[in-house]
Amino acid sequence: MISRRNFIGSSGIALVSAATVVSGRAQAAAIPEAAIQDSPAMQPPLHPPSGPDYNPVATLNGWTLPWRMNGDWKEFHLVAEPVIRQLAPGMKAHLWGYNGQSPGPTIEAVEGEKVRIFVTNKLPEHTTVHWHGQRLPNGMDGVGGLTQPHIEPGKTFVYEFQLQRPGTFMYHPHADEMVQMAMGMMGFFVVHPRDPQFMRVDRDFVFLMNAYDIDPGSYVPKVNTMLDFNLWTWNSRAFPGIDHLVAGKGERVRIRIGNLTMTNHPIHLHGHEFEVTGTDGGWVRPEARWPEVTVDIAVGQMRAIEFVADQPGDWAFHCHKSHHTMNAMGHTVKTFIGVDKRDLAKKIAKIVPGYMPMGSAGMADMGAMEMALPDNTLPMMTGFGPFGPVEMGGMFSVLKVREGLGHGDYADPGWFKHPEGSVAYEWQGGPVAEPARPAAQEHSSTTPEETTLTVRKPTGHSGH
Ligand SMILES: [Cu+2]
Repeated sequence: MISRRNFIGSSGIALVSAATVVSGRAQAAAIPEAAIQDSPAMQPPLHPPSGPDYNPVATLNGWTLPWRMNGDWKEFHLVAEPVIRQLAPGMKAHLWGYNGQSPGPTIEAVEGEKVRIFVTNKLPEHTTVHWHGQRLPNGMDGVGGLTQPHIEPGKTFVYEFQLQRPGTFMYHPHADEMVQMAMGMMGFFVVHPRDPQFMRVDRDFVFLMNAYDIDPGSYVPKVNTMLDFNLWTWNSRAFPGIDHLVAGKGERVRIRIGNLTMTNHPIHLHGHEFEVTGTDGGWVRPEARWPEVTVDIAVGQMRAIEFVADQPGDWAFHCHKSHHTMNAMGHTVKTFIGVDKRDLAKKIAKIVPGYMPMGSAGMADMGAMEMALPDNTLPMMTGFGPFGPVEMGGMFSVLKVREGLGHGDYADPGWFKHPEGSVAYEWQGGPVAEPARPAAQEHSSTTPEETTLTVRKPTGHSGH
């Protein structure tokens, strides 16, 4: 629920219209009350109640920051503060974010508009906000120490600039950046074109990629981790907590993806080809585009992809680094594929009652297993589809293309109903003959005389 309080209250508007905005400096008394969001569910796209028209974006598991007009300035209020974010059902993280959530709300405005963004710091340390990709006066760029003094705890700073070009931007601190971004401080800033027909799409999804290193059973990310993260998230959500992307058959769909993790992510869409139509530097000219089904998004980059959703179905949409479609796991777990552990398991069970051998035939069993986990921990592989366990985690979602969806209908349509005869099926035509193979080679088989067993106490994870 959005708590607008006096945000668009009549008294507030009267107060504001009385203020003269000549110098561009806002009156302290005229700060708009900050809207706060306490739900991790996707809020309906926010159609502009005033100003020029545009097709609003849909923020996965997120929301758009309400604003008010003050003369010809569009005013927003961001509050940097500690938040509790549900990463997926079963796990909450203690993060830093904006206005009740991490990531912060999406800011939307229109090319040519003047924006005034109040930033209140309710963190225990100083911060700033950098407007990644925006052309603006140097002193509005938000680099602490370089272009402005830091915003100390309890203080509010004002950023004012005119939006020079349409496109997709990000915002994040440029102060104690490693800590503040590892804690989840980031958000999207979408500038719509002045002409609503320019690059028009039917659905326009946005999300940021972020990553956390949170030990199983704990709540606060380890902020010094450089690469070994164990939770790979979209808008601070992990599969199966990430919203599905719903589209009507034949609709033109744009997905804008920003990467504020510490590594690149090759994002892969099933069942469709797409083109990269935009980067954080602007729109890509049509003659400069080429077809893709995977786009690698480097650190600090944004890629907007577009396609016509013409194939009904439930299409996987995910990072192609297979470790990024898993939740917390231990890399110290040994590989046991091909190892017969039946004897070993008996020996271990004498020392460790309830010991369960794992991994001799792969790890797929874990996708369906109900294992005891520490509190506040997501299973490594989880999620169920209509045919069984999906065995995923992290950066994985589903593009659901359906016929006959109403414009702007983002409600989950349920699982796809496959047309008769269009699902892979089991061969029922009798025994399958062994394929003819080249003459078998001698295997040098060694059987160890005895098994030495060392039991170690589990030690956290070593990450990805
Ligand atoms: Cu990835």
